[in-house]
Amino acid sequence: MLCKLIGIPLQDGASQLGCEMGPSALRTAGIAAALSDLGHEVEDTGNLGIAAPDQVEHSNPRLRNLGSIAKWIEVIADAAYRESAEGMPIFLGGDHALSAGSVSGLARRAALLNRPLFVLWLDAHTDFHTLETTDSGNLHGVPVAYFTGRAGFSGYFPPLAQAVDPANVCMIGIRSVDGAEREAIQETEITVHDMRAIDENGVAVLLRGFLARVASANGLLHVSLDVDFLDPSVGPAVGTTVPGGATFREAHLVMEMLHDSGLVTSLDLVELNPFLDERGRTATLLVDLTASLMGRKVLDRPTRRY
Ligand code: B3U
Ligand code: MN
Ligand code: MN
Repeated sequence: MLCKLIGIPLQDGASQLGCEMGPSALRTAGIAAALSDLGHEVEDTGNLGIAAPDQVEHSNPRLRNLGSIAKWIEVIADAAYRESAEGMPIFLGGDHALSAGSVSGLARRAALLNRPLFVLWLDAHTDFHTLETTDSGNLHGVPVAYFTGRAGFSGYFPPLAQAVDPANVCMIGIRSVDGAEREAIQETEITVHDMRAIDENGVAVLLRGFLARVASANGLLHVSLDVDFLDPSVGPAVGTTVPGGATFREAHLVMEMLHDSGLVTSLDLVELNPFLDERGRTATLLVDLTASLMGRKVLDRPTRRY
């Protein structure tokens, strides 16, 4: 597999500074070597960037960095569309606003291939705010609403070439949902597996059901991994820690099952804030999780078909 590393030093969508160092930390933790050790070809395309953003006004006075995020989305979507023609894009974030760009660019690619795009959203949060409903004003809280075509972005974010069907989005790890998101997401067909669902069923059962749907639809599968999916005890380097997250073992199991499925076509690694890390352990865990997703395993076992 040709892996295309795309660095996105974006932090304007988050409340705390530091995510702009994420791509550097992931490189320092050895992401390229981890992939090439598994036999993959790796091309590091460097970091994306934007020109100076315009000041954009909006009726929600809390919104932060709207002009900047709109520019980033355009640049990221173009790169996602372009790089996905040649290999598997791995987006090295950067805060989660980047997924508004990565997913919208990949949806455009999927439409060209005449295949549906599925999204696995591994996160403590649903990130389903619109520009109107966000209280914090932090735009890492809106990407899912944007790429599923929720109203309220036109004139501010770039027009979508292709929206993702909400029925093709599955969230796992959810444990922090704002009131406005809760009502809105329950009206959609998005599958939301909160931590209670993991505790009651086990993460493998939940994931298997989704993978079977992706396989039967011959879909492309994008995985968006927010550091706060993980429990803060194993992934402390994130500005929005929420207790009660996925364990080290659950996270690796998800990645190993994703690998065995053979369905994953792109990946976001987001919200890593190296300023908050402890001797690089979160960056190292993200690299190890990526390695599990790309084929590192303890023992060989028969591959499961979905
Ligand atoms: N829903 C809250 C918290 C949040 C969402 N995404 C992150 N934090 N990382 C908000 O600010 O929109
Ligand atoms: Mn997120
Ligand atoms: Mn989150």
